[in-house]
Amino acid sequence: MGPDAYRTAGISEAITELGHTVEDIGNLRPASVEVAPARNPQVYKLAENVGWTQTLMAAAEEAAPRGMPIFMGGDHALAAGTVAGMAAHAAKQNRPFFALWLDAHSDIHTPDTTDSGNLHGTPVGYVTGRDGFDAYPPLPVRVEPANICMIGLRSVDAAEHAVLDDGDVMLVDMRTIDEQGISAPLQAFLDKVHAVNGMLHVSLDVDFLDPSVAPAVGTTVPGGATVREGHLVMEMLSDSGLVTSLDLVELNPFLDDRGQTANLMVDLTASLLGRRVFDRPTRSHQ
Ligand code: 4U7
Ligand code: MN
Ligand code: MN
Ligand code: MN
Repeated sequence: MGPDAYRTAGISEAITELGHTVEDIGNLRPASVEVAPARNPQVYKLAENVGWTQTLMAAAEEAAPRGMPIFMGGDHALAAGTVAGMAAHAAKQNRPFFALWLDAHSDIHTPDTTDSGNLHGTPVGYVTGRDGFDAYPPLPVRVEPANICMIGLRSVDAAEHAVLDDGDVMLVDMRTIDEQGISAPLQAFLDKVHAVNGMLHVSLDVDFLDPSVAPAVGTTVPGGATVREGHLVMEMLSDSGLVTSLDLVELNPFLDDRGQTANLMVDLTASLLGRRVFDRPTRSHQ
C-alpha cells in the first residue's frame, strides 16, 4: 500500500512543480524463485525477498541511466535490490558508490544473525557482502562499509554491534545529533563523496523520524529526528548535487493519521529535489 499512499499524497505533482519530469513506471512484482529453506528457522518469506531483490536490482540498473530513480516501498528489504543495482550502475560508470542510511536501525543483520527473522533488518548486510546470503542473487559489486553513513541510529542489536564496532561504517547516532547537530556529521560525509565525484544513494526509512511526526511505521522507536532535522538533511543533500537515487521505505498507510506520514515523506522528497522556503541564501536580520 505504500506506493499508492505516496501517489495519493501527490508525490508526482510535488516533483513536477519543482520543474522536473516524472515517469511513474507503476508497481513492480517480485520474480518467482525457489530457494532452499534458510538455516535460521525464524527467517520469514525468504523466497519473496530473494525474488524482490532480483526484480529491483534489474529495475534499478535499467532506470539509473534515465534519471534519478525513486524507489517507493514497501519495507526496507527493498534496498537489498535497489542499492545493489545502483552500485552496479556506478561501477559501470567508473564512479565510486556511497550510501546514506537514514534510519533508527542499522539493518546489517544476515539471515543467520537476525533474531526476529524479518529480512528488512538485513539489506546493509547483503550489499556489504556479508556471508549468509547464499539464497540471494550474487552481489554484482560489494559496497564498501567506509562508503556508508548511517544517521539516526537508536536501535542496534548485539549481533549488529559486533560488526559495526570494529567496522568502517560512519555511525551517527541520536546522541551525536543531540550533541553536534545533524549538519556537521552529514557535511563531513558529503565532503567525502564530493572529493571523489561519487554517486550517492539515499535510503530513507520512515522510522528515522520521530514517531510523533511519522507514526505510520511498524517499528517505531522514540527519540527520532524532528521535522526540521529531516528537512535540513534533505536540503543539504539537494545543495550537494550528489544524490543519484532514493528509497522511501517502511511506510505503512494503515498506521497513518490522515496521511500525516505520507505527506511528510513527500515534503522531504520535495526538499531533496529543490523545494525551498527562499530560493536564495537567507540572511538573518541584523
Ligand atoms: B528497519 C530489528 F530486532 N533489528 O532485526 C530486527 F530491532 O528496516 C529491527 O530498519 C529491524 O525498519 C528494523 O528485527 C528494520 C529489531
Ligand atoms: Mn530500515
Ligand atoms: Mn528502521
Ligand atoms: Mn521495518
